[in-house]
Amino acid sequence: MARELVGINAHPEASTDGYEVVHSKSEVFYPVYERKTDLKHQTHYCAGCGHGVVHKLIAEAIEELGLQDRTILVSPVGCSVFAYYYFDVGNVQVAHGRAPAAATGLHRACPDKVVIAYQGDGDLAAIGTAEIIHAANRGEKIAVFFVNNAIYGMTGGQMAPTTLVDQKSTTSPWGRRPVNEGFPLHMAEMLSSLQAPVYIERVALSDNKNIMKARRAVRKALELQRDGAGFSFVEILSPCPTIWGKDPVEAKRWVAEKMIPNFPLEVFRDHKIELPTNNAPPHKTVAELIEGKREEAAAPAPASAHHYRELGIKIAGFGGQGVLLLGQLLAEMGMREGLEVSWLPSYGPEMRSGSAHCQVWLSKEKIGSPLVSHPQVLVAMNEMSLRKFASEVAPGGIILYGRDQLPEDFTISQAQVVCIPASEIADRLGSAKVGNVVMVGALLEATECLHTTTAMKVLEAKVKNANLLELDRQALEAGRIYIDHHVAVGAVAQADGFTQ
Ligand SMILES: Cc1ncc(C[n+]2csc(CCOP(=O)(O)OP(=O)(O)O)c2C)c(N)n1
Repeated sequence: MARELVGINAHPEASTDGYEVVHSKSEVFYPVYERKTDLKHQTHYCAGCGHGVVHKLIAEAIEELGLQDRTILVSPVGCSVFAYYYFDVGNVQVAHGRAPAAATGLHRACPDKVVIAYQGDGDLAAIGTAEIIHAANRGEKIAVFFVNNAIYGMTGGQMAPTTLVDQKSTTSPWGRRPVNEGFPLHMAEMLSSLQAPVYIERVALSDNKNIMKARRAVRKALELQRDGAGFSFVEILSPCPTIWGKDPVEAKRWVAEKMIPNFPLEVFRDHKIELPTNNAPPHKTVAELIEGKREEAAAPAPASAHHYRELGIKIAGFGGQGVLLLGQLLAEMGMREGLEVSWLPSYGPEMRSGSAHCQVWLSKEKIGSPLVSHPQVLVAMNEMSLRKFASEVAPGGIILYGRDQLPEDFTISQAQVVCIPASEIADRLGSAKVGNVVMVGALLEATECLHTTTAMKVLEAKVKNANLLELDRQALEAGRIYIDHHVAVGAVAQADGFTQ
């Protein structure tokens, strides 16, 4: 008996006209979709939702092209967010609209991977407009699947940039009026005005014929990624029956009758472009860059250094005090000494004189999260930071306070506090700017966490002006000597919070 396989992992179901029809789902999907007990019988998607169909098309294409182990799928916010419950590939979930930016980083760091950004219209064409335009303009080697259902589905039907003229939504209850809300955005057309993209097509899930065309477009976009061809973009006009207030059949008809006339189905771009490469820097992966820095430095770690398994450091002060740079210096030093490092900045919109802080991990093992909730070392460059972060310091930790004395009413029991008049020392050296480098010197001497010669190597690589570099060298030394004279050597480094 002839046997027609519909999908893989087939389970025979019925026999018609000598053919055994077998239904199954792609192996690229997880065998079980995790859901709460009372929802186990259904997926996240409503009946007739286009996301389910697009998932199927993408999964089948990944499977047919043999890309499962090479694929990273980036799902942002919106109904797209659920994708990682379904696709058994590498999954990264990102903030609203940021998928093209995250996908850019992923592909640049892992150029052998096939990276997909899977986005809705609110996500891609509203909050994420900048990301998609610039990723397309740079010709990032990613595939973007843009599920355009002309509405914000997940949040209950607000107007999206692609909402049609006269279409009602909760935020355009009289229908979209161009005079007030502007015209719908045509993303495929907009992106096809750029030079770099290699493939842009708009397809629709209005009927089986168009779904087959969508299937081919999805496959083509992934083939181009497999071959490293460049930026590909498939816009998929997609039904959202629940929010449109239609049943699944009517919703498909609405795609055909209302959406397609407004968003014509077309291949807007299909050609390989040659980007000029004469001015391109030599390509290095992130791993190669880090390795290069380690080799370049080759600073031997002192015997006493790295007496910790991991060291969490928080540095806080005003913008303009060099707080973020101080953290970068430490992270770069750690990297040069062969440690795993992370640096996470946080600053207000003011940049200068607003509060700023950063969190640094130096670790012998891989770092799970860049957040440092209970630092062993707090560098507080001003009183506000001292008061704000002192209670977070781990028991046995140390606070390096960048003033000559503590505020009178300030007490702390779990950590040791060392006052360093950083700005006075910096002023005496001739520039208030190097107060942060004084604190680096103090920190290295007090904790013995990294080597001073490595600090100089990092500064030499960063500071090109010879006078400034000399000033930095003196500041580093001054911070070191201050601690040497005021605190018993090694007393801090041997405190409870530091040892392995
Ligand atoms: C930064 C941020 N802003 C707003 C939201 C609220 N929000 C969640 S989903 C969504 C709209 C998603 O619409 P769309 O991208 O069209 O996807 P759909 O759900 O229709 O597939 C919004 C505004 C959020 N989660 N995060």
